[in-house]
Amino acid sequence: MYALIVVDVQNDFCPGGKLEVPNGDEIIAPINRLTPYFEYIVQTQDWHPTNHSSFASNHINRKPFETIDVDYGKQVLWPDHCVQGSRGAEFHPKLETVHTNLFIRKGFRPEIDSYSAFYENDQATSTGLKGYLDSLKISTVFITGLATDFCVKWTALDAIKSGYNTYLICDAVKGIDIDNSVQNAMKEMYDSGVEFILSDYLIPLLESSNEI
Ligand code: VGL
Ligand code: ZN
Repeated sequence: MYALIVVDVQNDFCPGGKLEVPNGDEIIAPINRLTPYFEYIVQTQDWHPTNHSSFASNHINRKPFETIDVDYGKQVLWPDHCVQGSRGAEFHPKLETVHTNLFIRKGFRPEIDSYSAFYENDQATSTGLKGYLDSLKISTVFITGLATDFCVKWTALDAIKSGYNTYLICDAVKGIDIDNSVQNAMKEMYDSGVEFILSDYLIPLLESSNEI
């Protein structure tokens, strides 16, 4: 069994949003083309309280995109984004969500950020996704969404660590790109065993799904 994971396609990560990914909305069409072929689709939603520790505004003398040391390692500070209940936290209106089976909210604990769909940034607190996938006997995951260099990367690395065959659908992800972080993320994913695929190649395989 296989599942599609759609990471954080929310207004705040799209053009005009609080933490916009350049051309982030360009991945919506490829994702919408893929969703009809999947029986299992999981969508994540970054979902922060206003006092979240990843917001630069909650630290004295700190600016967005600076890095600080916290209990669980390094943490990039962000502009306030995806605040619970705000329009920016909603999924992009053009994203097709009809086929989604499971929505996972993450980053709701004030003291800890959560990039990955599997584990929060302490690499220990589970979101429950592994239990869901395992109970459905899903062994392969296809990853799409925003942002390649943060939430997508950590989701892909955790998927590999959790033992799934992991594919990144390259035309269905986009990055923020701070100091070459997209290229570094692609290398890290590649070195960890993530496979790269394009949706034009994948769709015919899904149509004759015995090959997956
Ligand atoms: C993300 C930074 C902060 C992401 C979420 O979805 O990649 N990046 N929160
Ligand atoms: Zn966030």
